Parts: sequence; C-alpha cells; structure tokens
Amino acid sequence: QDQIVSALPSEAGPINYQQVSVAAVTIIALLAPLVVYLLLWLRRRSQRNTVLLCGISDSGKTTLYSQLVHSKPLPTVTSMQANQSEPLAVGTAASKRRLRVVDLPGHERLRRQYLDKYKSSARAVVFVIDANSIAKELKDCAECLYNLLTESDIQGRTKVLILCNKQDQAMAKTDAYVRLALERELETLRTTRAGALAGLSGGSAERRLGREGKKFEFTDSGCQVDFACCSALDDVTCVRQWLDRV
Ligand SMILES: Nc1nc2c(ncn2[C@@H]2O[C@H](COP(=O)(O)OP(=O)(O)OP(=O)(O)O)[C@@H](O)[C@H]2O)c(=O)[nH]1
Ligand SMILES: [Mg+2]
Repeated sequence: QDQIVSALPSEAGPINYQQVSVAAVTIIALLAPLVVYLLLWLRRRSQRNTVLLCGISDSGKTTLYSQLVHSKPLPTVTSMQANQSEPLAVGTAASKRRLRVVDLPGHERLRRQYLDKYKSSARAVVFVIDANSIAKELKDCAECLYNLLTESDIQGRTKVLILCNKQDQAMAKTDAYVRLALERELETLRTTRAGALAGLSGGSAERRLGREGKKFEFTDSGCQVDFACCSALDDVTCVRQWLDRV
C-alpha cells in the first residue's frame, strides 16, 4: 500500500483553464460539422417517405397501388395523373413502417413530368413490368428504367424493386429472364446515351450508369436493385415483404 501511495504525485498541479478551454473549443469545432451533417441527413431521410410505382403503361402499377392501399385490385383505366396515398402501413402485418404510395402514369408523355414532381421524396421505387409482354416492350421498358436509374435523385439514394408482374399469364417470363434481357438492353442504351451526354455542355442532372469498361450489370447500377415476381391481381405479399426492408 505504501508503494502505491508513493507512486501517486504528492501534489496535483494547478488546472490550466486556458488549455482546457482551447481543447474544448477544438473538440466542438471538429464535431459541429459532423452534427450538422447528421441532422441534415436525418431530416432528408425522414422527408423521403414515398414509394414510387414506376414503369411503362399497362404494366400493372395502378392495380398494385390499389392492392397496397385498398387491399384489393380495383378496376383501372390508363392513368393520366398520379394516384397518391396518405402515409400508411404498406408492409406485412408485422411491420409498422408508414410510407406514402405514389402511382405514376406510365404514358410516355407524362412519365418525366410526374417523376420530376415526386423523385426527391422517393425512398423506394417499385418498377413494374408486364412479364407477359416484356419481349416486345423491352426497348421502351429499358428506356424508362434507364431514365429512372440515371436520375441523381434516385441513383445511390433509393432502393429499387423490379417487379415482374402478370405471372398468372401463360407466357410470363421469369425474373432471371427479365434481368438478363434488361441488362443487355441497358448496356446498349448506355453506349448510345454516353455519346449524347458527352456532347452536352453545362451541368446535367443525369448520372452515368454502371462501370466504365465493364458490361452493365444491376450490381453496378449505383442502387440496390432487387427482383420479384407476382400477379398484382392476386397477391402482392412479396412487395409488402420487400417494403418492410426499405
Ligand atoms: N392478368 C393480369 N392482368 C393484370 C395484372 N395486373 C394488372 N393487370 C391488368 O393490366 C391492365 C393494366 O393495369 P394498370 O394497373 O391499369 O396498369 P398501369 O401500369 O397503371 O398503366 P398506366 O396507368 O397506363 O400507366 C389492367 O387491365 C389490369 O387489370 C396481373 O397481375 N395479371
Ligand atoms: Mg395506372
């Protein structure tokens, strides 16, 4: 015990208040930007509470919307404006996550305008595909998806589910088929669009897609892209399960 006592300084030196306050100011100066960044990030994140239903016309977006919002497939007509819900529990029964669902019109001339209106609030995107007619609509579908994935408000900021809908139809393609077909078509589009982008002067909100020098794959798209199959007329559980995780 004597040894321990003698190891301690006999007298504590006077506290240097100047040094302490310099250290405190330095710590605050270092932490302040971090705290501000964190608060802004949290604010942006809480504002992003929307699930966008995107895709070309007739793919089944409004049918999916009525399943998610009204729990039944109501009859639909071609959408000329967006359908928008209040924030509600759209996941599985176990989930309390509340999200606003917005069903965008797939009409070629309306797509851009409505995407621009809602993209900044998007937390997740369900890109709906008619898996029965994808073979003949592949180009249109890929173009629509390309425009979505190259949006600076979407790329790196949202999760994307590519939903291969209308699986009740005999000729419906699997998600594996749709994935490969879209990757091939997006690769072609990327080459043609890159040339067009290079000719643009000034800032463009459009981002590039995939990695340079490598064939396009969804893993390089800058977003987490998942695939699922369903028939929106019958059951959309796989969409609800995915929404639990966004
Ligand atoms: N067989 C089958 N038909 C479906 C399915 N989902 C939607 N449909 C039908 O496909 C048609 C188009 O569905 P909508 O939900 O209106 O399509 P949309 O994507 O909203 O189309 P736009 O509003 O033009 O963008 C309707 O006749 C639906 O009943 C499905 O899973 N299976
Ligand atoms: Mg619709």
